Amino acid sequence: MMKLYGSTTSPFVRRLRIWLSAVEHEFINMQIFDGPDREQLAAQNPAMKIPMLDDDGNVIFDSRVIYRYVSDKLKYPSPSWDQENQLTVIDAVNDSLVQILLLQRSNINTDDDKMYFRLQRERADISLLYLNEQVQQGQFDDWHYPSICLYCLIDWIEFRTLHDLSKMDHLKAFHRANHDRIEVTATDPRTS
Ligand SMILES: N[C@@H](CCC(=O)N[C@@H](CS)C(=O)NCC(=O)O)C(=O)O
Repeated sequence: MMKLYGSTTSPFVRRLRIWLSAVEHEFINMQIFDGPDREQLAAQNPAMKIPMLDDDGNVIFDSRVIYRYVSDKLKYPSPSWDQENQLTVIDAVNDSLVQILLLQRSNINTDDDKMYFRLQRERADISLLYLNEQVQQGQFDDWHYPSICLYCLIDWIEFRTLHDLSKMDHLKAFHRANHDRIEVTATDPRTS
């Protein structure tokens, strides 16, 4: 059986848990920042990030590659190039805000007027406005993998209060519209 290694709070992990909700797999919750789980992660994945998939000894790193691996295995169609770009934009915001969160946890004031913080904030702002428009155009009306990734990003931003979404009405409406899905509530980082 496929084993998905991750944490309940990571948006990169949650997207796969939701996407795989109808596919038999085991979820292994890790504490990646210290202790024996970190040693296990280092032993299996030199990139030292989650998610990580173990499919009968085939160990695959990175959510995007795991998505490709499972799609290939289950003969799911490939995303369109527009969807690939949407995933890249979603991942860019996710990566920037993971950096901001890790800096905050390192007691660094990320509101300081510093180039590094400004670049992350500008990327998040411009990317989220772009995604807000894409939602308005109907690109995320279906519950496909890019929609799942967008939902996990928006919900995590709200959970960790990482960015101001007050002007992003379509993103907020998209969040509300998908909030009560069973696989969404089952993977809520606040309760799981
Ligand atoms: N590109 C990777 C990003 C994964 C990622 O950044 N995961 C975070 C958790 S949300 C992580 O493991 N961070 C550990 C670290 O940065 O040291 C993916 O799509 O899987």
